[in-house]
Amino acid sequence: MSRSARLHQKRGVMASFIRGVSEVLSSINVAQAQQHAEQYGRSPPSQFAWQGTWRSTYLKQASNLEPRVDCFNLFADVLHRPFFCAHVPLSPFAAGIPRQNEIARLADLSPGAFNALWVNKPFILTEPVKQWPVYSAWSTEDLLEKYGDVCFRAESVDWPLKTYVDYMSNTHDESPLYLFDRAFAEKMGLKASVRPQTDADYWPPACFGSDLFNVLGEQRPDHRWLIVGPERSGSTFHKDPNATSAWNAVLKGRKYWIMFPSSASLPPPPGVYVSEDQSEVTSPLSIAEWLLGFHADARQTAGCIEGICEEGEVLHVPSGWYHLVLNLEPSIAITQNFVPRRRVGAVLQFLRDQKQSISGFRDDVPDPYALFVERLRVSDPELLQEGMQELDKLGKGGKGRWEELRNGAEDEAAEGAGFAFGFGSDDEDADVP
Ligand SMILES: O=C(O)CCC(=O)C(=O)O
Ligand SMILES: [Fe+2]
Repeated sequence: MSRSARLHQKRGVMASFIRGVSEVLSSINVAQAQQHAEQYGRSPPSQFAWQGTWRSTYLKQASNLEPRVDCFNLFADVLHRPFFCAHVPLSPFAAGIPRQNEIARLADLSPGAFNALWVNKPFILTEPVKQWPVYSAWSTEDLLEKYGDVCFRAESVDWPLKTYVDYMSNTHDESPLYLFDRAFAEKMGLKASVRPQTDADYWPPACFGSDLFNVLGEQRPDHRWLIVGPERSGSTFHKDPNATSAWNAVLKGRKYWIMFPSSASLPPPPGVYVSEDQSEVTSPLSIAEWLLGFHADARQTAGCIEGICEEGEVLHVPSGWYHLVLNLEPSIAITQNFVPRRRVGAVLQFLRDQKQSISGFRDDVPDPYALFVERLRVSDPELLQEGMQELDKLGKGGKGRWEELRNGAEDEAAEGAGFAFGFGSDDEDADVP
């Protein structure tokens, strides 16, 4: 996902790059550095081979030549903190989830039940993904064999899968580069169907119903991604783009999720700071940094929902909910963003009132709000009317409804407004969700 809205901090690759570069600059002279910079200015550079650290990779040397520096008596936070964050065990943060925070776990849901009871609540479904052909067919080895030479986007670089797997199998980066590719289905020749079909590779769980952004056809914003990452990789706090909802299906590995509802009357999660117009967000640079500093408080905060999505399970991210995700094992997932019927008002509101935060639309869609309204008018005027009524209601009073949300009142709409990941073009240095 590239983020045209660019609303959260750069992470991962920049931190690694800066650390890599400063290490290297301290050990080779400037002329050499310039030569290397020319050589490595492109993505992927020719003959790129991951050597276990950014320094050894840069110097094209085997990782066993990496000097071991004894830092026993060296005290400096600036050196210690990234090292600590890169190595402190993270799985304990996913343990001991308080009962009241536990995410609901269901075998499956009907579209009627989703619509009536679950549109604004996170949950995990344990059954539907297990029917997908890609669930039984995919492992890192299988993917490597079939797609090893295919390039996928990992934040700011496009690497052949085999290069990324080399990297992810042997990295100690504090925020590992995260493979997050929006064109995976085309690149891998996958067929995604609307409902179970023998020649399809996967399909959205039936309970989510039809996706209202389908009315935008080719002009819909980016909406599906392949996600691959090592243990300790993941996504820092964000809301999904354009007030959409999402599902995230784990095909390999396990993911720890911590989530919070949002509304005009609620503060953002502990450790997350949002500017007045909600277009800027500041939070710790890495997942480890946030966990170390804020997880304990977050757990005690009203509204906190936590859970582990296991292999073969799918998690629902309601629109407007903040979430942070940590891979507890090397993981492969598919995520898809969608607009359920009950969220049409929230999406219209976002597209109308948060124009600076809209993302993922192609440049030839200058006014996504107008386009969405127009397409709904043609395809489903009744729904448009419902959406406009909801828009009106949301405009008048998103405030003071926290109690309803806590109590699970189903007509509460966690507001879609505010910062969200922005998904822009492939040319950009894409952040990950
Ligand atoms: O798998 C992840 O890292 C989470 C991705 C995400 O934020 C999402 O699916 O909305
Ligand atoms: Fe997300």
